[in-house]
Amino acid sequence: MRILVVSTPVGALGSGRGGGVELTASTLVAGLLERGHRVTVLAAEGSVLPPSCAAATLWLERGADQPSWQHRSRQDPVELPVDALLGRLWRRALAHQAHFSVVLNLAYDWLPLWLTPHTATPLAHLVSMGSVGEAMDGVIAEVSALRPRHLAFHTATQAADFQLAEPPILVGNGFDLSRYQLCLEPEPVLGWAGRIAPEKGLEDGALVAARLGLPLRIWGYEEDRAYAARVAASVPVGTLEWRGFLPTEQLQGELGRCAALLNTPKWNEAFGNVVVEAMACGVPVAAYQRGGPGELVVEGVNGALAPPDDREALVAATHRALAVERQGCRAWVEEHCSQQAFAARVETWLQDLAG
Ligand code: HBI
Repeated sequence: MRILVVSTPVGALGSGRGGGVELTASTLVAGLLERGHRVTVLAAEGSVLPPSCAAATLWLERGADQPSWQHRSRQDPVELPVDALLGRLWRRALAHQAHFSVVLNLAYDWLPLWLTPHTATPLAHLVSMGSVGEAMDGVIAEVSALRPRHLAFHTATQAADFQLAEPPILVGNGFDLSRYQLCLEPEPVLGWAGRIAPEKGLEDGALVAARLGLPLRIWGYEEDRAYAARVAASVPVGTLEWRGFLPTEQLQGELGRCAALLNTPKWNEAFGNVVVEAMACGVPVAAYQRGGPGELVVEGVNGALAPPDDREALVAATHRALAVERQGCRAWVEEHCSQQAFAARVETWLQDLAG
């Protein structure tokens, strides 16, 4: 197929501002290229793709980033900034749709979803988050009623947030596992990775580390500086080691040396990329049983689970996770989350739409 992949308007690919959808985009493009499809990626100016996507065509658009839905209240209306990047992306996508078998949208935004029944070339959406606002809940429900097969989700927990006309199409997620090295000799440290923002619950990870007397290494884009300062003040000096936002190659090298990863989402995380990235390096995960991570962590196989927000239970789960066999974590990821398996699932979904 000739596939046009339209990226998030929240930031350039490779900047870290797009969050998990950046990693999903590059893995998906590389996986579809491997399967012989011709892929064009339409993204924000400044976007870069990894070498695995070199065969893709990259179209860039300028314009003002879309405000992230994660920072708006549930009743907020849809907002388009002046000179919106989102508008430019979709003007270009619609202008060129005839050259493609299918258009795949990765943006969690109202406009592309609203367009679904009105395009000549089938428009498919990989929904990248759970419910974060009424406006998006509404347009997802509307598209599900009009074109149910045009929506796909990462996990069942995520899809359950929405009012869908049919059982959801689930495609999981995928990772280029050749980029992750298995580490069998960890340091006595805990890890935490994700955007540094309240919905990620870093404060709970900090508390667990302090209780176990282990340092907590933290990787991620510092989105909310005040929040980071509050978390640092909540534990003894020296508990937290801030490592910043690292590209995958460096991140996986440092992540792999952790004895366990703590995952503490306060929202319905659609998937939880860092959970799988850690397991790919042999790192067991102690997580709240919430959202995607609640589906990905299998007690005793690749980590341990605690009831959401129960910090005492998370301390106990971390003890259990520390005893999990590290090779088993890698084996689980190879079976469920490889780039090849993910691309095959997406190909099946898109081919059905492309007819
Ligand atoms: N907000 N408006 C908007 N559009 C997106 O595509 C978007 C977002 N917030 C977060 C986000 N995408 C990604 O970080 C998640 O999809 C993973």
